[in-house]
Amino acid sequence: MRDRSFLRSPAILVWLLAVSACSPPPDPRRTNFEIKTKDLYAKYDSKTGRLKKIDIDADKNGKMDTFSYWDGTRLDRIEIDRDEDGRIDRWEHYDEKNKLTRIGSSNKDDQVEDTWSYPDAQGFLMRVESDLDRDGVLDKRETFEPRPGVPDGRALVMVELDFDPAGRPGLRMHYNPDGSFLKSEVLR
Ligand SMILES: [Ca+2]
Ligand SMILES: [Ca+2]
Ligand SMILES: [Ca+2]
Repeated sequence: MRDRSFLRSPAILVWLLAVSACSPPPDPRRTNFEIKTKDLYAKYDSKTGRLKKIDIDADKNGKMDTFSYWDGTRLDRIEIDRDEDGRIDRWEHYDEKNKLTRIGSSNKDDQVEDTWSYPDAQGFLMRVESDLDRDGVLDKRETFEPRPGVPDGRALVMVELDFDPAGRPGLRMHYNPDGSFLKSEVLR
């Protein structure tokens, strides 16, 4: 699905932003800084009154699956348990304008992020980075560019490997937009 825009379900984001805009919280003497409905749970900071967390049951099957972390109306991240097995498997990180900056996933499904996808300004896949041995140094970076003649298409044009601790790649492989190999570069 890497050819396609991966800005997932904007409806959920719109819904979350609408809920967050409802802060300050309802009367805390009655609600204890919480809002609870069948498919939504919102928690506010008891000192500042600022929104802290919204959990939702996005597919409305009775089980919470989408957990978002806030500071007032500023969204920090959304954690999603897509298969509802109790373990987070997708992390969406947002910037100060509540814009999606990267999506994390866990190769071992053990709730540790080790792969990150970055969107471009239009929401299409621009870059994938992974650190599968989880030593804090990237193992691989893949770069995507628009596919000529296919507005929604993205082609893998570069793979970088052999990163040093400063994050510099030692090897670069370049590909043509049709997928054929172009050239490799040894950088050290
Ligand atoms: Ca659910
Ligand atoms: Ca899961
Ligand atoms: Ca690594």
